Amino acid sequence: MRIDVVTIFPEYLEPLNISLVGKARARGLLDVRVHDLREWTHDKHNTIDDTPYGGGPGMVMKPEPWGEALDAVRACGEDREPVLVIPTPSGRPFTQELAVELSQRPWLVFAPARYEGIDRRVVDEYAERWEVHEVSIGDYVLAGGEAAVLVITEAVARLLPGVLGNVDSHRDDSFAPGAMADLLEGPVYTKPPLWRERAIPEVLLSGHHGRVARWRRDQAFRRTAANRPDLIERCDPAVLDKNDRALLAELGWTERADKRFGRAVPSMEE
Ligand code: 6GU
Repeated sequence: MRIDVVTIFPEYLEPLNISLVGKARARGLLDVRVHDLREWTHDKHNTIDDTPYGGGPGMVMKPEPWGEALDAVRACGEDREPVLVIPTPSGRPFTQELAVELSQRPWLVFAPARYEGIDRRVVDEYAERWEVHEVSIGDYVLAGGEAAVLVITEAVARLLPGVLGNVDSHRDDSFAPGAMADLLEGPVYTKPPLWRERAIPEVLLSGHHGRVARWRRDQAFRRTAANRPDLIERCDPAVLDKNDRALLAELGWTERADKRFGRAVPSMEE
């Protein structure tokens, strides 16, 4: 896979040289190129922003440097069009599903914005020729999209063939499409068996694969119910077995008439 990043802070992308992404690059599985947007400015001050039409606070990134930068990136490239990824808090939520989709594309170009965003005409222009995704990494506001580029690149890179040692490594990921009923992963343990007088749950030492699998699934349900009740609410009851139903009932969920699990609401009479 090839990834180009156009940014006014190339140093911000330094972490792409280390860890999983750095190793994938060293092994030739990932070709990452970081470009300084200011290379495509022509005035003395390398201006990349200006005041917003219609007034209001903040600055807007000018369209000309972005247009020249994206054309230059496209020109030094392949015989195919890239996918343009624009990190922005007003984008659609970045999910594991989108990570899987992007990991199947041969070429991603990231255009992280600073300030109040990029002049809208840039998106409109490239959306006519390229697949474009405006993506948000969560419900909070960052100073710029560079940190989101790091997040998205890492989520995508670990899905590339050969990047993780074991092909099964992401089968049970929390949020993996079709993972155990979209549950969060439960707790994990390693040696030593006793640490600060804390033992390992006995079942994990039992060698009984069926009991271990059951325990892990229960733990996943407990953690999901506590941290992400929304995932329980929208789970398909068809994927639940008798044990799951009993556990959810114990945790205060009830099987509703519409055949989904919703939280038990105390009735007015009680
Ligand atoms: Cl992608 N960019 C910025 N600036 N803030 C964000 C974000 C992106 N996702 C969540 N907040």
